[in-house]
Amino acid sequence: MKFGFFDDLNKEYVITTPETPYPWINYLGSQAFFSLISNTAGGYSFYKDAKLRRITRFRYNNVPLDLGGGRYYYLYDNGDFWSPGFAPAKKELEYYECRHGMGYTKITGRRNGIETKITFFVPLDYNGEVHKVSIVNTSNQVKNVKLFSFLEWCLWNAQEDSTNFQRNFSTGEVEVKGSVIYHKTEYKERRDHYAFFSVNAPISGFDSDRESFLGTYHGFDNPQVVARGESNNSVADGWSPIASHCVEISLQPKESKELVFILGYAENKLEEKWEYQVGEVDTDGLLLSSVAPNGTNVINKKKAEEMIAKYATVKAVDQALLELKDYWDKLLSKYNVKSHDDKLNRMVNIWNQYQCMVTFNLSRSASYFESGIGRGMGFRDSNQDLLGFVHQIPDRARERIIDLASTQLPDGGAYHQYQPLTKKGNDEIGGNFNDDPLWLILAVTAYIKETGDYDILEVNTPYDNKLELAKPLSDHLKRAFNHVIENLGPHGLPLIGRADWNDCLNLNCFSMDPGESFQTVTSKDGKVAESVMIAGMFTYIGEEYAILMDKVGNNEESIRAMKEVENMRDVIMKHGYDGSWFLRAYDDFGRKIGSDECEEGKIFIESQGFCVMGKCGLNDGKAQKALDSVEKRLGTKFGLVLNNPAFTRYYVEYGEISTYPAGYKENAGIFCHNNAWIMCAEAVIGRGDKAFDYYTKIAPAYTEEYSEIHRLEPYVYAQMVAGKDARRFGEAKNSWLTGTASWNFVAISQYILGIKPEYDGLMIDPAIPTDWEVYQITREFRGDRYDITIVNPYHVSKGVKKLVVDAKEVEGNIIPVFGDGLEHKVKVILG
Ligand code: BGC
Ligand code: IFM
Repeated sequence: MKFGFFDDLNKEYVITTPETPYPWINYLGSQAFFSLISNTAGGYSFYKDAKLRRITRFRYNNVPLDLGGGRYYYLYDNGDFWSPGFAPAKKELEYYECRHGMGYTKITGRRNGIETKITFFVPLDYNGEVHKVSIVNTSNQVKNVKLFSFLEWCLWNAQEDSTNFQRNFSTGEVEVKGSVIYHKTEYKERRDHYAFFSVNAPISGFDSDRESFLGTYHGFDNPQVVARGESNNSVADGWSPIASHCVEISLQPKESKELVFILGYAENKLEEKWEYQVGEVDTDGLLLSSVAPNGTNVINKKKAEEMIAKYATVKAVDQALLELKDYWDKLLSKYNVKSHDDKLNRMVNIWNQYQCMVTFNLSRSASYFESGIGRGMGFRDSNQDLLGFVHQIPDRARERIIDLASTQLPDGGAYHQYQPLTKKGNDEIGGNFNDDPLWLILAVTAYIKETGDYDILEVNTPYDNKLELAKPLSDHLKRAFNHVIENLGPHGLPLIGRADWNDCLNLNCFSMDPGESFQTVTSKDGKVAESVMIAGMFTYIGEEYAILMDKVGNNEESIRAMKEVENMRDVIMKHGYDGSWFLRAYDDFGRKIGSDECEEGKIFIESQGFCVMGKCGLNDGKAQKALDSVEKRLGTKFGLVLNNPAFTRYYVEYGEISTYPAGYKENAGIFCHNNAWIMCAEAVIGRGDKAFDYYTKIAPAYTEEYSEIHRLEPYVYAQMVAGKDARRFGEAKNSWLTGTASWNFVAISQYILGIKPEYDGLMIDPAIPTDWEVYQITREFRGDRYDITIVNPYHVSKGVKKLVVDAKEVEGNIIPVFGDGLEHKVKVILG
């Protein structure tokens, strides 16, 4: 069952009922000010850091789920009231539609002959959310309505805001000036920022105190002010500050009016400064926010006034919307496919790339499954995300790489996470996830292949954020590579450390969460558990390192690295393969994990994907056999489960993985992230039919058909879908912020459709279903545009028979870099 449809022309998903199986959200913002917005306008905003600069309040896991807060509007018409976005008033609407587009959301609701359409977006280079509200009188009578706005302020630090009530209830401060409601509560010693909510029309009333607006025993669905049709003009003093305007609107039949509301964030000064005097002036000559002698907080409103003036007219707002559209059109035009399959086209051209940009911006911080107060930026996560957006914003990818590498530790390992505001490694979690360093190599090689910018290797980059430890980025890669071979276990396989990619496979019995160490039952104090997955990653990514070293003329290093890689392949085939697939690991007692000998968890997906991508077992059929085992043991109609059989009891020596009920998350859930590795592996061995079949099982445009089972947004990937052992098989969780986005983009764009950036050009190496006849790709690469037509007259999966570039046949399968900024016509014949 579907709850909407794709509008590909406008790059929108159109939701036709407010009662979706779960709130279906979108993201606004692309630089510093970000918002989450659901199909009923629920969600919240923050500036840069979802934990420390939360602007509006949201109650996670609220009842009902999506009434935790939002930017809400209410229409009052002659004793009746409703919300044009359905929530929070939840009065029946004659018409409802929500269009989630690229960086904006448009919600339309009609009742009593009043149609309200609200466009929510964050303009480029702007620290605020703009709401363009259009109200049309579709009836034949004159209408005198009142529009009430509503949002609730968060007291900046989202964690404190939801816990420290003994303080919070006495700190709230607001100020109302004309049609602008300012939120100026201070967060402890910080006094340099404030927020505001404005409307570009005179107001007939306002409220800034939550209880006065709602009534002590009423919720957002039935605010007493709205029910009565009259603001209280309340000024908050402590408790819970909010912002609500009341605008009176008179409409002739068919007449329409437009208003602009702005939720903005302003800082009085740019630099961090913790102590200053009342009335001190910053370098721009602006008065700093400060505590006046009478104890009230004086803010400098100049910045807010400038921001409000910028979008005072609908014309300016429409122009900003066009600019936003143009921004996204440009980002999304770097890779485009035209094929017989609309679902494929919309995933590749629109939604998958959009999701990759969202994961770039948000990492794993704030979604309807991530509370924004937990994780900062993940070293592993962010490096992988980069694979999905590097072609769209190479400059920011470069910056991200340096930020990430600056948190690397001198021994080549890495802090597992860092906080985006400070960019400092998180000591509480520390390092010691032994897959982490390899992802840096993968990100850097992907970046250089995309851009040709070898200079990045020379950038003097700190270790552990300490400038005195800085070394060229190339040194970071070397130490990352060495970190693996300097930490080998009894079989010569890499030590797993606290965990590898699978956070929950805690073979040394440490939990992921600080302070929650699992009971230790290791034989050797948690020292010798080994990971075949890291070994597989090493053969794949280590070879990438060796090739890079060769490219930069460091032959000695390249030869050394290649030797290590070859050696690891031998070790894998000797100790990491048994029966019909690759093992997953050895535990601290030296016992196999992911072997037929195991009672449960006989086979795991991760090592099959990486060992095959790393060319292990390609020559003796073992790779193929392993992938056949994947299909047989892990395959389901909704995708591949992570392991099988699922763990049905707790194994203290395996850690968190076995604490999950069978079929969920890392315990035999369908992890969409590593489904992509199997697509890549199938492509490596040339089985395009299987690769694409796996793709269609999890790509949202294909799962849209059964949205009532899947439940989450049909336009973006979720991290996990409940596996075959789960009671709710097929139900998804954790949408949006997941490495699934980037890896599925890599799988489809590079491995299946087969356009791979290489150091010396664009490699054409598809692995497609044999029944495909033809498809076209346009790819922007290093300033040129390639218009590539791939035909498949012999119905093969793989193999380039002929490559013609600008009417000239080219040897091999690499389109050279022209660097002339022109468009080049490419014809590829498979066979
Ligand atoms: C989850 C993992 C997650 C980890 C860190 C675990 O509970 O299952 O998917 O990566 O926590 O947040
Ligand atoms: O690899 C991790 C990732 O870093 C966070 N989400 C879950 C994955 C698997 O445990």
